[in-house]
Amino acid sequence: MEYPYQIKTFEEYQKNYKESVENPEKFWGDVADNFFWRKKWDKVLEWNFKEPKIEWFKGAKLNITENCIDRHLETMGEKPAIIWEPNNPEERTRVVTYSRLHKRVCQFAQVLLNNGVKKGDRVCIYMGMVPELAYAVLGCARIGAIHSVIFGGFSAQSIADRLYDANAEFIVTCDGAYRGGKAIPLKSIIDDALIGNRTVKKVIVYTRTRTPVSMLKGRDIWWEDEMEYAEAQIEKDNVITMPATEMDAEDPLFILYTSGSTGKPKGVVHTCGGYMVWTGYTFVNVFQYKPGEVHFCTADIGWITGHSYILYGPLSAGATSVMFEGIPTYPDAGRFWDIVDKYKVNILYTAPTAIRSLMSYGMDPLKGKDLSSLKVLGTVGEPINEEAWHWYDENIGKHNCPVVDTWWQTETGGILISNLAGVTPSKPSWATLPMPGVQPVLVDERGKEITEPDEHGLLKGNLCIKAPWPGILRTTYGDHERCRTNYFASYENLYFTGDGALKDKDGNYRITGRVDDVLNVSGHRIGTAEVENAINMHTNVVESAVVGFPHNIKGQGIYAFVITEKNTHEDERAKNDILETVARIIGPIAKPDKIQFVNGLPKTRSGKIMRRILRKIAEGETENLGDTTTLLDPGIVDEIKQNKV
Ligand code: 6R9
Repeated sequence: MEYPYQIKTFEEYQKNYKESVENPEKFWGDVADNFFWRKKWDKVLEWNFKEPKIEWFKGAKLNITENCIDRHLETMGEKPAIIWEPNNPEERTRVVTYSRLHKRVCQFAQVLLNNGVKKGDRVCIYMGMVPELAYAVLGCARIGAIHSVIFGGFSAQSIADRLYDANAEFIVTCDGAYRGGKAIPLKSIIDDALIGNRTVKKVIVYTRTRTPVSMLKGRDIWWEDEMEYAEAQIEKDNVITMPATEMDAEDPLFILYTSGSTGKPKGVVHTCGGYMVWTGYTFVNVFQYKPGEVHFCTADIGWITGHSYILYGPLSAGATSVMFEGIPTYPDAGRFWDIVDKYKVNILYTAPTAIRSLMSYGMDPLKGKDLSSLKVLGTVGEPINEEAWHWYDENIGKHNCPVVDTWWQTETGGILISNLAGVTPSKPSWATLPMPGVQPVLVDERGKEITEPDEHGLLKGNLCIKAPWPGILRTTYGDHERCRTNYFASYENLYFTGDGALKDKDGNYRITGRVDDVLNVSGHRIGTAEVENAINMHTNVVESAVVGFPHNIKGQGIYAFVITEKNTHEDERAKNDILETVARIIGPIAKPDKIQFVNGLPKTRSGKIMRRILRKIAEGETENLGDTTTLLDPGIVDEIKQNKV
């Protein structure tokens, strides 16, 4: 496969960037011509950020699975699409060729049809990292069902909230999932999530761990039985005949829930045409993928990174994508390097939190591992500190592999700011330059563009984007107004990212982190309000305030200040009970690292919690708390300071 839109030189980048901004319709129309459309668009782009209403490739018809699978069959049918590495290295690996992927996706699509799933229906997927998860996701896309993948670390309550919000009628899950030394009982968590649920009609269960599960008559069915039945339906004389459903470019492809600064997680909606073009385009350009190379993205498909850079981006480019079931430290901290060695991985894409964690094991886990196949290293999910960047560059890349620091979000569908490997320059801990089509702007609190550099010659402000790129979110499921207020109402005619950034004189961007009440713990987005709500549900808790603090490995840790009814302050048990409550309400990933019992919280006279002060205390910066005179009870600050944990 060729990628005529792959940028090869810095000059070409500059030329492409200019064209994409001056004439986006021409530029993206040309890029999109390299994908397979049943019918081409009537208009490349129509948009306004007011409502917002964003339409790319209007009137075009396609099915993303024909782009990710069918169009590769003739020339690459026997090439590996997915190489699956199990949690346990002793277990057999699985190589899924494009033709095998085609068959399995069609088979599962037929299973969905057999069970009454129709175009536009929401299918919730709660599975471990097994190839069947890819079949489930792509099977939905093949018939136009909207998938909503939920990460295995979320609790029954979180799943129940998402099922309700998406009004989902179908679930695909596993009996259990292996992760390191643990087996997570996914089906049993689903059963809990379904207590009281009246909308879910069918639960399809794939067998992975052989954990005993309860199977409810009429509702719960086995993946294996269904697949066997569907096989005869889709295959005649060794030919697969399952057609893909024709989708409008702007039909929803999936919903993915993500945390914001207020309330419950929002269902970010991506559509078929624009998302396909954006993930395919950015994959090929940022990582400079060449046909035949092996790409290993270590994310979980429960997050956007897995959607875009394990599945849709690589597969649309006909790439070989490694899918890893386990964790970086099991059975030991050399696991990633074993995988790189075993499959001769060319591109490794991981998160700063994983790099920092592996750094802490020293050089031993790298001994005897041949990493010479590596060509490109990537990071995503949170700001990467310079120390981790250099460790990655030196010990993994041996100074021979460009490191791409890719900044983007669930809402952006794919990478927005990043260097292009070996094509545009890198700068440690800077995401560097915007992708073609991306027009960043830094603004102050009132939305005025920052034009005056600070004392270091840098512009500093809140990061917004001026115009749509094909992969931008279209709405938040079931609540368009929420999409508008969250992303398009802070500043007129701008998409607000929620991140702060610096810009240097060469136009490079450095993302400094969230400026809203969203935490980034090990690259996972968690809203402080969500954690507070969960803590407040615990009996005896009167009120709580949650802030982030710098954490060596996780990037940010969660610090909770909690007021209880009775004086249980010394009680370790109370802390553990609160942790258990949070794990139940949200999931283990949201458990606070530190809990401090307090008698009061610093509040303004109007009753607003002064998080700024709590953040400083949590960061250990107790000397320089700034102005506390507007507080209702300034004395409370001293007390909190003295009892810091
Ligand atoms: C893809 C993904 C989005 C938030 C984003 C920002 C942070 C992501 C980053 C980065 C600095 C990078 N973030 N990549 N910060 N440098 N290269 O992670 O999506 O889970 O929605 O998180 O992650 O704060 O706003 P998501």
